[in-house]
Amino acid sequence: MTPTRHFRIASIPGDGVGSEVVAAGRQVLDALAAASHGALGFTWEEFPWGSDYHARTGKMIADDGPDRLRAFDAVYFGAVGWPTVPDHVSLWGLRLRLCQGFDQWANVRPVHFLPGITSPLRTADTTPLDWVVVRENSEGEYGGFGGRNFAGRGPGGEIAVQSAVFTEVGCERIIRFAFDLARTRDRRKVASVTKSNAQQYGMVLWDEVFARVAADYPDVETESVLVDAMAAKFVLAPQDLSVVVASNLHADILSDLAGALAGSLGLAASANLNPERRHPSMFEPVHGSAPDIAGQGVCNPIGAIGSAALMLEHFGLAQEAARVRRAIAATCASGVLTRDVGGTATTKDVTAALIDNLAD
Ligand code: GGG
Repeated sequence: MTPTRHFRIASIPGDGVGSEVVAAGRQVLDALAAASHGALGFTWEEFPWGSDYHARTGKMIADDGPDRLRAFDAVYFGAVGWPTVPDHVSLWGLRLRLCQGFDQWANVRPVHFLPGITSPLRTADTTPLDWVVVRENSEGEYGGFGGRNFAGRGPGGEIAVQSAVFTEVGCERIIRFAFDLARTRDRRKVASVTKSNAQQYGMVLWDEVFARVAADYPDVETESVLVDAMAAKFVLAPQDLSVVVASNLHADILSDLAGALAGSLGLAASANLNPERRHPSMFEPVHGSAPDIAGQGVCNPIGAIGSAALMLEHFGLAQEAARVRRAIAATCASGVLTRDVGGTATTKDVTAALIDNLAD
């Protein structure tokens, strides 16, 4: 019988622990499909792109890779970065190539406490942490403009310039996205992050666009905070935040901090969205390839499984996404935890427990 809802997913495990966590997420979605009695189906195709592929071909992705990915409903990604390839080559050659090539301009990174997970923030008087960091994912500090010049300056005299690009269109679309997201949440608040006192062009434009867009959302509370102050606020006043919108670099840093404050970066999920749905969106854990533990079977699969839940939501499968999230919470509450969150369980133990909890 053909499933009534069927989705084609391209998986790219990438480097290091990417293959371990992508396998875990696939198993969870396949278990959901198996339990749906034919109502839901996923077809997977795996692509071997990443640093090993680079060692064989000199490229992080096949030349026709992006064209081949267009045929899929979504991309499920692991991680990029391995010591054999310079980090800027691997990042630009794969993750950024896909995010920017598919105009996945909104990177959504939800963060919340999970039962059974010890957080450095969790105290008796702290209300539950529940944030979404919205990362501008197409330009800013990752615009790719700059250069290096040695000319005539002799040893030690090289100059490098790295420009950040802020377009009015780029600022406006991500800020509107953040406001629209805030309207779907209990706490209707958007905090905008810049460093516009020091970076007086692009980030002042961002602030101005934020103020203009905010006027269209009188029902949403706002604040504008400098990135250094926001880093402190994450730690000191987490209950005062809901949606946090920031540039590519600032949100990258803040979302790692957020993951660590929730208990571990290994728990953090993310969606790289092309909201217009002209191109595939891509779902990946926030963490990288973790070369120090790769291949040991001990990495935390929850960030990747949470990313699979975001992919289900993107497919319009809100109930299934909620079911996966309940299974994540139940698994954490039961104490089946990998070592980054204080347990001794393996990646496979956590995945198996979570699949059992899908049934509840
Ligand atoms: N799964 C996310 C990942 O592989 N991240 C590697 C990394 O270095 N990312 C940098 C970035 O997201 O800007």
